[in-house]
Amino acid sequence: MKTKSKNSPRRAAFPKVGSIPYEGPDSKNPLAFKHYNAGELVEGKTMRDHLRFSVVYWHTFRGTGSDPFGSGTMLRPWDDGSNSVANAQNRVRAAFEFMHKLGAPYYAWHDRDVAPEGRTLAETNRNLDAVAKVLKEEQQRTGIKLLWGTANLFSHPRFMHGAATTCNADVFAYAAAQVKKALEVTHELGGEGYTFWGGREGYMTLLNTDMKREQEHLARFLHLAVAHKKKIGFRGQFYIEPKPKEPTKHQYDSDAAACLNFLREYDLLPHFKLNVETNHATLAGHTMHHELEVAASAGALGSIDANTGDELLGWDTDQFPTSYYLGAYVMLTILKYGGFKTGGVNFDAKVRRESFEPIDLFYAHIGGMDCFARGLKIAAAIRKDGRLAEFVKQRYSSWDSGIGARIESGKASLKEIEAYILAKGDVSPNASGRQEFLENLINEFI
Ligand code: XUL
Ligand code: CO
Repeated sequence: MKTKSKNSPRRAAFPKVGSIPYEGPDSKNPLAFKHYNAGELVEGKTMRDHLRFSVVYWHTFRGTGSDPFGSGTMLRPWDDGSNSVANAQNRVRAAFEFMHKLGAPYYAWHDRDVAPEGRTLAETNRNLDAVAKVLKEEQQRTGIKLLWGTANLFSHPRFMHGAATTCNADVFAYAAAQVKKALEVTHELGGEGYTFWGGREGYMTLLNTDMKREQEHLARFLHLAVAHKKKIGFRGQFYIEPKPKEPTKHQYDSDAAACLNFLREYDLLPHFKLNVETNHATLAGHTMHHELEVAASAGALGSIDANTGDELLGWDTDQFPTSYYLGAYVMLTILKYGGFKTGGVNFDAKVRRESFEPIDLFYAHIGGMDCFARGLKIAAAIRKDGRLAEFVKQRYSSWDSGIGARIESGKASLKEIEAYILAKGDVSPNASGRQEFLENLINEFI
């Protein structure tokens, strides 16, 4: 196939957009940040380093806007619509132009987002290598880094029964071989992490499912990946991404607590942290704040997939986050636990089907970045103010001395505890939880 000569200039994908500047809260420029000021210090660290924003390749560069009722709508002038390697390479250049102009320091991909599937795994791997070469060039040209890579083990029909949890050993083997390659490419590109999202690792009906065997296979799969990680010297962080349903009716990695339990049961916890996604949390019947606290309090807070669902729709709508409450609650937990180490704020979000113009990609990401930047500033202000933390500290102060301290330290026996209460006769009334007072307090900062 004829490709353009190396020296012929590429037509810009976003010719009318320059680098997105920070213009401050009073700006009316839709192509400027109102809150995200990359170099500004918050709690002694730049916003860039706190937030570690990342653009996802799958929605932003492969999303077509199709839904179960209609075909794609997205206008992507840089994409010739073909499944060729040359088109995939050209798309990489458009993607890096976008991310560079946006000022996002990171990005994330699935193997099959960036390069086309071939007729055999060997051909597919060659395609991936050919595109990875351009990814590497563009990373070096722009300084943009790979937050994490992952393998798509759910789109192709071969994965209809799952990948690691399939009933078919050959499909397990195919998926394992695919992960081996995706890990190696992630390593080659200097990726800071690698994510396992169990796209079809679950079941549609228990009538045909050996749940115990499937879960053991999933653990085996992850142990194989841990071993290969060590073998190739990849030092990035492994993540599990909880999601309760969709595409399957029940996914094994259903929420943060289920993931932690699974990782502990199969001796995988030292090797994994969690990648927590807002819309997955809400599908699980939790808030994002809850899921983050569950992960972080177990020492397993890794990264976040930043998006949001729709209050009225019960599926994974993957919308861009714009709520300052969400941004503030997320950043309160992130700051409380010392910030991201390897992870970041990864926009696993897609523009709406009706937002089909390339410029909408900028509006969406600028809004999401401003939402988290504002959330970071709100969280830092709440922490500086100190009233919220002081309230919580006071609420538990009966544990700091006396019988509380003896129970916490494991020194008190049931006999001692009984004697203590018998001597007191009864307990004095509790203090108010003051929820409304605290909600008002938060509103002072929003
Ligand atoms: C699906 C989802 C995935 C993972 C990566 O709901 O969130 O895109 O983040 O496989
Ligand atoms: Co995700």
